[in-house]
Amino acid sequence: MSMERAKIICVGVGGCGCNIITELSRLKVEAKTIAVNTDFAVLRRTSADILVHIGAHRRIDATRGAGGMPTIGAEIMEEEVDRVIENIDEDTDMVIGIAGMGGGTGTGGLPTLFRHLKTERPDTIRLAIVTLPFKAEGPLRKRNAEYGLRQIMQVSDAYIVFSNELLRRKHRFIALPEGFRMMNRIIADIVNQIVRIDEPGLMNIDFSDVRGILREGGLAFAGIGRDRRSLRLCLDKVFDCDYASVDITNAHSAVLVCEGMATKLKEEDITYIQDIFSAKYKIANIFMALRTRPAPQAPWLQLFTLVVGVKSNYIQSFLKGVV
Ligand SMILES: Nc1nc2c(ncn2[C@@H]2O[C@H](COP(=O)(O)OP(=O)(O)OP(=O)(O)O)[C@@H](O)[C@H]2O)c(=O)[nH]1
Ligand SMILES: [Mg+2]
Repeated sequence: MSMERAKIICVGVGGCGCNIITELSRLKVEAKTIAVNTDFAVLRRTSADILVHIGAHRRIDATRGAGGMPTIGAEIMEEEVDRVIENIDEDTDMVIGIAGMGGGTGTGGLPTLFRHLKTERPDTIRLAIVTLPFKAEGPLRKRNAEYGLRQIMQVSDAYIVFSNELLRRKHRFIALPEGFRMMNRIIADIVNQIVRIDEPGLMNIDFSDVRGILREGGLAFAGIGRDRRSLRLCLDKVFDCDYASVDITNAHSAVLVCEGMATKLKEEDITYIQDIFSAKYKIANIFMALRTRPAPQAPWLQLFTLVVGVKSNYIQSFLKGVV
């Protein structure tokens, strides 16, 4: 018996988007990957199914990107958006658009791409995954990011935000590149779980449910918790993936995917987790999936959560320019 799985395409725009797409390729994500950039040098070392170089016809900065200007990034995408969209099959169920907010190409380009998808692929869900800059990157990048995030909020069905700055505060490391790499791994791990969301198992989630949740879902949170001992301990770790200081109380809906060897998927733990999301967090719509894995394949138990319609004071403050 073959199950019809959702068709999901991951599109990375700009330097950050391309880096995360490369990370996804390393994880062998089961989705078509498309990398789009104005910067040819960055694009050519990106590992993706499809590379689209945009802005080549502009002589100035032809290989160096949109020079940190979102308006230029938006213009270039506007001019060449067809070259991206022609790679997005008409029957695509969801596009996951990935970009770092703060520069030119991704900040201006991803919202422009999504705006076109909204009219040209109206049935396709648009999920944006964006980063916010480190404070140390300075006020211009921050303002660009505010502008970009506002656009993303308008043209996405749902969006997940990862603040590089909040990662730095949590881990207190020094080097910027190390922070980028760490964040890219976290994001790729999460995108991979989103792509796997309707994978068959003991109990499946239908993509039509996911579609219903994400459609005009707004701010979302996705987290992964892994532990060798129990699912309950996985739950404690899920919020380690929170880089937007979200509050999931009264969120619109949640998807919970429990995975591990059959003997360790304890019913009381599953019920406990469900109760936390319904009673503590007061989330009315909960969708559960259970997947078993043979022991050698999965020494870890894993809980993946996707919560849609969440709040974040941090993002509110960021948009007001106060953090
Ligand atoms: N997590 C993470 N963030 C990144 C990475 N690269 C850049 N960023 C962030 O994303 C923002 C935008 O940077 P880029 O993606 O390089 O910019 P771009 O879209 O290529 O724009 P231009 O180069 O100006 O055309 C930066 O301000 C950083 O905060 C990355 O590899 N990982
Ligand atoms: Mg760039």
